[in-house]
Amino acid sequence: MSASDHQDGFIPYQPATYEAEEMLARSRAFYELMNTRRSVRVFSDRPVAREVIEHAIRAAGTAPSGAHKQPWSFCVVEDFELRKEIRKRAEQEEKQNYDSRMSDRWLKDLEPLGTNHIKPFITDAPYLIVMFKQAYGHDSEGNKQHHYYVNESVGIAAGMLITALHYAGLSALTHTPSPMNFLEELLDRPGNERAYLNIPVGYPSADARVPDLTRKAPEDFIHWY
Ligand code: IYR
Repeated sequence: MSASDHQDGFIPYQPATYEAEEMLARSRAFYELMNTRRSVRVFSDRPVAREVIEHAIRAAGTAPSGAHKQPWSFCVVEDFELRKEIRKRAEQEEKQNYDSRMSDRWLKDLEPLGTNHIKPFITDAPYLIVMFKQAYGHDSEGNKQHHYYVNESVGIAAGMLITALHYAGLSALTHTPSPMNFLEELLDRPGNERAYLNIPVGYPSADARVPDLTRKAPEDFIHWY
């Protein structure tokens, strides 16, 4: 890289250089890998190396974001007492959801997933990653900094996180207790952060089963123009 490459704030980009055939094979293999991902709700307490979680989160942190503001925080909860407290608070909210806040149609739509207000995955899986979105940020002088397309940015990072975890051979669940503001309080997050997703991560329990679901056929969701 020469000095002149730097002058306008841009640097050269070195893209991958696969031949067409290799590209095709890689794209197929990656789709096939992703097609084996399932949301898992029953976890083993088998330990997982911290570094694996750290790498997956760092992969998520490479997500594109509005004006490159990277409006996210990832809290990894290992502490069992804290996970027990999070589970208690999540179950209190979910009990009200299932008992009275969710519509009959919603409950019916969830029947195939077999969910209810009891959330053992929060305490069974070795890690609970709580993703926060940052409604705004701060510059180096502490002034408020605008964030853009926050939901889109954090949603992309979440997708990349569950992809990285699956690639590593772990299972995860994208869990959204509602309301989830108790997480801001329990994890003592700063005022600009709002809880976005709860992601228990680990190995599935030995007898784990998942709903017998099918995915949409490509022609039902891919439209070429
Ligand atoms: N948050 C509740 C309910 C729930 C809602 C949807 I939409 C799901 O896809 C799954 C569950 C719960 O976690 O049980």
